[in-house]
Amino acid sequence: MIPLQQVWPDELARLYRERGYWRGETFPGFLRERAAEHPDRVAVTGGDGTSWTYGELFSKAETNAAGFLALGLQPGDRVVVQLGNIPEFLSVVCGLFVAGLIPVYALPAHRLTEIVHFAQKSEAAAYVIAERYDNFDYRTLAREVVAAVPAIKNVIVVGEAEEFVALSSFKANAALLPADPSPSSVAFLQISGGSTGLSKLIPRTHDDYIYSFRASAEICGLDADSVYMSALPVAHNFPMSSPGVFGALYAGSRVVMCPSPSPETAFALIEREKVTITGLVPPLALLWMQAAPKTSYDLSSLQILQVGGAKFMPEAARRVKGSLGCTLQQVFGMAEGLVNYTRLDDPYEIIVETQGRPISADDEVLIVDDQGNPVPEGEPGNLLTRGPYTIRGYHNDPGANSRSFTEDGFYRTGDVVKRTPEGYLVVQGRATDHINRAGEKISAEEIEDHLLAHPSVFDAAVVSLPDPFLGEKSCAFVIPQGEQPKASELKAFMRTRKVADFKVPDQIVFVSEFQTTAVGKISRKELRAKLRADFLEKK
Ligand code: J2J
Repeated sequence: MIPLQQVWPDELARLYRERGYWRGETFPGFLRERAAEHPDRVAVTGGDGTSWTYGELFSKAETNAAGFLALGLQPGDRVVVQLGNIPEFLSVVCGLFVAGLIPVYALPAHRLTEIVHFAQKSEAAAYVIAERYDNFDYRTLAREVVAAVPAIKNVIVVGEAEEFVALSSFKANAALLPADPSPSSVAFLQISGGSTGLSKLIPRTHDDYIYSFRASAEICGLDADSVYMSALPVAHNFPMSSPGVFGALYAGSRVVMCPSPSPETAFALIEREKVTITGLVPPLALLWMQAAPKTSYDLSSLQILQVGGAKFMPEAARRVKGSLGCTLQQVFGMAEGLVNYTRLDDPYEIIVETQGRPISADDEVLIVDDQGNPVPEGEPGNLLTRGPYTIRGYHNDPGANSRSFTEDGFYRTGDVVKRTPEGYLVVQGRATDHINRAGEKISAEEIEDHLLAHPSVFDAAVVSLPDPFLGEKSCAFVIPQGEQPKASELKAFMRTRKVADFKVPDQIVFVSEFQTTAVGKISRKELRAKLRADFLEKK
């Protein structure tokens, strides 16, 4: 098994400890502490009203830890977790932490292709699902996963397990529980947005991740009276850690798991649970702002609406206060590390016009041209970063590591930003070819590969097009071979490839050729840019 690691140079690790960022905390350690400090305070509430106290959450985590280990899993083994916004998400992943097992976070939208990739790349030994979520039966998917990846020896199911193992069958057994893991060890693998090809795996350590959500909770002013609602799928880094469910648990707040971000479901929960803070991607923020003036639900408890994952346009940002009556916080982050926030007491213009500034004084931010030279202050350039919670490399991916990191360990974010005189970042665009579809990052290359597998596709290039609601939508330019297929046929074909539904192209445009000869040999990236520009010009 390829060992998991995340290595900062000694002198930086020393500095991050000296400055108090890395405090030697671990997930099991802080969860145990909270359970001892306020055992009877509610930690998490589900959409159906199920509530567990901090004491109950930790005791469920310990039971689950023993259950996983009793199946024969060994500390260090990887476990793919595909659960939606239900309280069991927390009892399962906290159980894995207590057992020293390593969760690999998949989204509920992922299907066979993605799960097999995560399982193989992480060398996973088990897979945790819910019986159903969003009208999909995950046991059907699990059967295909097990057939494709024999190393997955156990499937654990929240709900009716059929031939698999029911989470509810796990029994407490303190004798099985190992000592807490080392704070500098990798706690879990997060999934990257995947700008080239399939998603990469992001190893995050206890030390670095706990720092990021502890500091985030402080920036967002979370305390025992706060109620944080996860409206986005909780496996995303944003609702998990910015400050997310873990920042909320760290601060002793209450977490609400919202099963759908639709205004109907979310507004009802905000009223019922007196939610004080939640985070959304821009398209959902637009929906909520549209629905709020007409709703009969009482949203007055909501103090902070965070918006991030994709650019929130200033005109939309200016409407938040009037329609939802709360403070806006812009969040520009990435699962690889660096997170920027507008601060709650920032001047209004900074809150609506910028994507915030880094969490840490020791987040190093470089803005450089394509040759790697710093651009003049205030000019747009490529954002490079390193710091106390930004990874130094992906798991098991030397190719991606040489592309995505500089020799001195800066992560190439792929984002084009400029910096204001006050040190705030404004996202201008990006240098990489992915589609940011309502916050879900889709790799152009990955979709092109799927389309090329169709017998009537000679070539395909996938680009992003502006969309008033989604921000960006995906458009595939396809050169047919033989008889031209229907667009609907290609979309249906994409679904047979067993990928997340958000990867099916929103639009398909058939062309007879890519006019590459006129410009000589051009790169894939230039081709995509040209197709996009020509198409938008013709419209
Ligand atoms: C423009 N682009 C943004 C923003 C992210 C907090 C918040 C978001 C994420 C996230 C996260 C943006 N304006 N406000 O992990 O902890 C785009 C950038 C970035 C990429 C990262 C968090 N906020 N983006 O979105 O790993 O292109 O993380 O590099 O999914 O989203 O995507 P992801």
